[in-house]
Amino acid sequence: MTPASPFIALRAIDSHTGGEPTRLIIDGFPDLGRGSMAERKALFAQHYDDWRSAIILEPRGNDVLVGALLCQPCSPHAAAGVIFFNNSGYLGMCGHGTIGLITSLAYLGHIAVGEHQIETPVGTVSATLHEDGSVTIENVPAYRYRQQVAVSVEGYGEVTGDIAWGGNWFFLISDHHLSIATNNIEALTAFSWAVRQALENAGIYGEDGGVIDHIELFCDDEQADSRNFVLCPGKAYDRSPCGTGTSAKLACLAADDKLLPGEIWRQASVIGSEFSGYYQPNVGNTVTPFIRGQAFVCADSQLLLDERDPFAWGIR
Ligand code: PYC
Repeated sequence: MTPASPFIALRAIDSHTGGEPTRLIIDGFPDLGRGSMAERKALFAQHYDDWRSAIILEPRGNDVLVGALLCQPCSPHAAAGVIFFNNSGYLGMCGHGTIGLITSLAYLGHIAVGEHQIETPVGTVSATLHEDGSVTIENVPAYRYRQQVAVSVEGYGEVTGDIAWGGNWFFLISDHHLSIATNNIEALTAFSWAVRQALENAGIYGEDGGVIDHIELFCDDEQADSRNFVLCPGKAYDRSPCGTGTSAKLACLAADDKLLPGEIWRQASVIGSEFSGYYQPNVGNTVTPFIRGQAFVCADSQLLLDERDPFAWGIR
């Protein structure tokens, strides 16, 4: 009799979108049933959170990585369902991750050039794979919830920013004195983290009571319309310009009458990668953001979880 294998195996397709990595799990994950992506996300978080840490955390992953679990969609018209997760928990939607997902599905031969519906925990988004390999996502509706909210930040004084939804909650700050450059990551991280904590301490949340767990700083850029630094919930910064963060920015620009519907906004990240975006106005105070970027597949591998390994489920 052959002994049972000590390994659990997961097939993972790794990609990066403007430098920000996405690890798409396409096989080997426990069945989460046939509920909506929001319901499956809740099941994932409740019963399988150790799988999140095994996939994302060291020694198999790292803090920058965003995980994407490929799911059978509910609708026969959708190409896929997806649940995004990271080093600290779960994301409602992820722009760079959706661009990575589409690129990985094309690499696998599951989809062709054209428009595809993707179900996420915060709604269905549409993504178009272009002939040149770039991807445009039509995100969930974005809106500015509150304008110029002041918060007192320990060690920094009063900081003012807008609160906006782009699929996650963002606090957007243009008025700061930090250089947005790769040689200033530590200072940017310390400031953004302090802002995030100050918002929670002051009881400032998103409209639905959600934690404002993405902090986004802006400055002028020589090539693009703006450069940003986005601090993600687990304290890692986004190497890409952040799809949901750019969506939140478009909502604020629209609310301020600073960008016309259909007008292109070029958003650079702190490492110089770029997304382009525009919006369509909706009835009410929301806009539909369209974000275009490009991802590249960088690994097609098997993650092995060895039951004899004390760190099989990640260094937590
Ligand atoms: O691109 O939306 C995004 C995103 C969220 C967190 C990291 N990237």
